[in-house]
Amino acid sequence: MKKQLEKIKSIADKELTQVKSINELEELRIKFLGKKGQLTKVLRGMGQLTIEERPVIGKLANKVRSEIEKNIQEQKEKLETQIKNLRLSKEEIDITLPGKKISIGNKHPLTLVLDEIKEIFLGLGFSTIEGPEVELSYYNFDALNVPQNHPSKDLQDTFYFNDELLLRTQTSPMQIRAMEKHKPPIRFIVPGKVYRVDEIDATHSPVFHQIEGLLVDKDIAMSDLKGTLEIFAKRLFGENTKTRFRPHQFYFTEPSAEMDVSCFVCNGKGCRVCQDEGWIEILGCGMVHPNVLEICHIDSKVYSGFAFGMGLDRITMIKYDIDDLRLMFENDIRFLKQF
Ligand code: 2NM
Repeated sequence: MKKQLEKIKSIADKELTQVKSINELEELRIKFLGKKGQLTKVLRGMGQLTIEERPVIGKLANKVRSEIEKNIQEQKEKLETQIKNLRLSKEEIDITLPGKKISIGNKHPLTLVLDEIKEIFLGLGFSTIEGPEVELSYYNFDALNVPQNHPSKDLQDTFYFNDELLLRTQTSPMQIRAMEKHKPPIRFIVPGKVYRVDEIDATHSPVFHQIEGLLVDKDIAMSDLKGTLEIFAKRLFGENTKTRFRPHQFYFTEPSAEMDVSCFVCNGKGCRVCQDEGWIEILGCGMVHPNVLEICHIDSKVYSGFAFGMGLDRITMIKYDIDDLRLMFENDIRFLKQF
């Protein structure tokens, strides 16, 4: 029996050196060490041994088993390294090949103009705040001094969720929230999406973008409004830009005005961009109505302020000579790539 075990060991050692794959190695393991393997067969004959022989042979059998196991493991590791080296030697990487081109996107024209406008007002001491697009009717109309029966409150003009909740039609509700929360001096601009019931065409959309500004402090006069907006117009459209204020009417401001800028294309002579007017209307503005200040618990005898609002879409179309509003919402990459 001792001889049989030694023979198994030497055959196993010899066959091991000829093994060429992991599969063959597994076959070999089963052949020698498996349940029906050669070693097991020999051990089955242990019963015929004398009591004295059994532990000796048992010990030897265990030694043979563990040695074969150890050799198989070593051979397995050797084979694995060989296979890996072979694969690596075949694998060639051509580091001279040009890489895959990553196409880098660019900012949407609305974002470009918004960034520019934010930057201008930041330089004038205004911070930017944003607010909810779903608003209370109270903040959108009532707190802004809009009369109870005003047509803009109509279902035909405003998207309502219910009597109290709507999609904001301007960003001014956020300025009411800001005035409720902060004591003057207040200097904010509020950019954002606003919603009005409208048919879509080249100049109308039910969703568009507004930027509104608000300044409240002691001793604020119409001259502060004019000076601030004149600097803004010059920074946005060029230092030669002139401004013109025409009287207008808003409920939340008194007096109110619309501001035109001299056409930055023709310098006021008249051209396609200004439709031969020489002037382009860009915003509405005015001195914050005392009622609005009082609603926000700001003493209108101590404080005054000015506010303004402009359409970002319109200004972007003027600046980049875009003739159809729809292009800004369709996000056709051929359009966007031009900016
Ligand atoms: C405009 C024109 C004029 C405006 C007023 C206010 C507030 F909250 F202070 F009352 N915010 N924005 C305002 C004033 C907006 O948009 C054409």
